[in-house]
Amino acid sequence: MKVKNQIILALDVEDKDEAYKILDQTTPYLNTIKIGYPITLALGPQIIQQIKDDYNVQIIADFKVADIDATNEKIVNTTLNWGADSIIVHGFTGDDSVLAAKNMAEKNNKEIFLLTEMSHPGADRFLKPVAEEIAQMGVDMGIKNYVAPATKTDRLAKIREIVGDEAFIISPGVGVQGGKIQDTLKYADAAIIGRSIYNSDNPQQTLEDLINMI
Ligand code: NUP
Repeated sequence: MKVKNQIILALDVEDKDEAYKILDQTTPYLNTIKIGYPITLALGPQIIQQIKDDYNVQIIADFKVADIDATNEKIVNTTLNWGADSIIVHGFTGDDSVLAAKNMAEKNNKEIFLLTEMSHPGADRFLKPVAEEIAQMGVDMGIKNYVAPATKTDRLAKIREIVGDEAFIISPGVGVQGGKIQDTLKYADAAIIGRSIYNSDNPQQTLEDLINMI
């Protein structure tokens, strides 16, 4: 995946006019938008293709897919059929669930991102102890794309070490959650940024400032 300016916008707004206002201001600098449950549940899955039709962007669906294999397969297929270019899948469910998601994405000529460890403090309790194993499972399965936290640079570095230089890592947690863009991009290929851009008084200026920091 090629991410323009190494920044992915997390478009977690629930109003279409607001979403389009932010996209108008940011898409001159960005080609990758992450949509998740907030916008999809508020506006319906049609919003994925609408955004793709109206802006020249690729869409990552952050649905953190975490079910049994048969259900993962359906979620991945339907999401990709709604127009998403890739989908984020949890790794903690194990290799059968992840493999079903991976195979279905490949059938659609698309890709999954494997979520290893999360960026929020609560993830230290259950996810951190298994994150390195999740990353290793991804490597063993031939997965190329990963999600790892910008808020915990030591953990991000460790996951980079496991998945290797050829893997593509996207990293959430820059800005409001406390991660720093320069530190994050030492180990990740792109930073996922939401609130510090879309809640800013001037999203375009904030984005320009972030790009200048890289
Ligand atoms: O570990 C994760 N942390 C995280 O924040 C995995 C994620 N997918 N996210 C998502 O990244 C989160 O749901 C939100 O869409 C985005 C970060 O947004 P913000 O904290 O920059 O507003």
